[in-house]
Amino acid sequence: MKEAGIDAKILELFRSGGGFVSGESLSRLLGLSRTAVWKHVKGLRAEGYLIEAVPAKGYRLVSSPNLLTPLSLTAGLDARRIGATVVCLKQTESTNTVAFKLAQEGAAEGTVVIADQQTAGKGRLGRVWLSPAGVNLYLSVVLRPAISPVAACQLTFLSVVAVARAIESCTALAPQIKWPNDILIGGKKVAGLLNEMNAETEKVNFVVLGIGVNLNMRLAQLDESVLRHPATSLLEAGGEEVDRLDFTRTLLKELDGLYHRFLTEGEGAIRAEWLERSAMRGRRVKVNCGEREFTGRVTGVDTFGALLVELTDGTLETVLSGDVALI
Ligand code: BT5
Repeated sequence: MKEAGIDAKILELFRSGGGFVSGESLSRLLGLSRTAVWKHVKGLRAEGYLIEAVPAKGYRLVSSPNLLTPLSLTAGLDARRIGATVVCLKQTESTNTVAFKLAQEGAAEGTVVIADQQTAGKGRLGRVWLSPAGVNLYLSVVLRPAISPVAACQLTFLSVVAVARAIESCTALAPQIKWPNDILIGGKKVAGLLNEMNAETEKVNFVVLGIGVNLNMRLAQLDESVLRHPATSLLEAGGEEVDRLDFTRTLLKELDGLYHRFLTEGEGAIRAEWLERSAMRGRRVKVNCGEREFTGRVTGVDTFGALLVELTDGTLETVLSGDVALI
């Protein structure tokens, strides 16, 4: 086992044991000497874990640091794929750019890149994603699904649903999905997603899922002149700070579970959940496709993520990309 793997295992044993875990059982379960176990405990303390050591009783985890570190994010997560490797950066241009580069260099499926701050966070179509330091979540995941490039847009369903579920599980707020990739609370944007792909004609080499969630940001931290629509954060909307570590772990778990489901069962169930949570289902909308604008009623999304809009004369439009606003 690698050194970091041992630390993660120790934290997992502490968490599952609840109370004290004896040095003897730790060394037996890890196959290490008591001295080696002690060295690891010292190392974890240096990283901010508060670990009590009582003679004849053993060790007890009192508290964990609230920092986004590979160890704090992955200990006890039981990731099947997503989160097997986590890279945490203090500051970077864009986690998507870093993850894309890592993927080109051969990074394994499930590699996650997280940054405390982005200096050139990317939105869709060359737009910016404002990414102030220390308050939000900026995360990218490398996936290597054996699917065709046209099917890759189905992965958007997955990240949108995962973010909505994580918001519900960590707050009392009710997130709503806005096609194609926004998550809103009370009509204001709280999260955005940007998937980027590297593919050949028939096959996807890799996809980078980029996820930005406004957690504890105050609106004053955003340059409002950049915003095309009203924005919010979980703190602004719910009035309470969100535990960043807890939120990120929850999100990674949801992503991992949904991606497993996507690979084993296909996108059907995830798309159905997407639709159920959609703010647009059955609503009248105005669609702007760049060259053309029209209004109609949303009837659903197709298997490739295109929005289905019924015009007043009954014709069905399939919207692959564009901006859609509720009327
Ligand atoms: C998106 O684009 O919503 C995709 C955002 C993806 C961000 C993540 S963060 C991790 C990863 N690394 C990256 O570099 N990107 C991804 P779009 O639908 O085009 O929305 C962009 C628009 O949202 C901007 O033009 C602004 O109007 C608005 N906006 C920018 N920053 C925002 C923020 N922090 N909160 C809410 N709205 C914002």
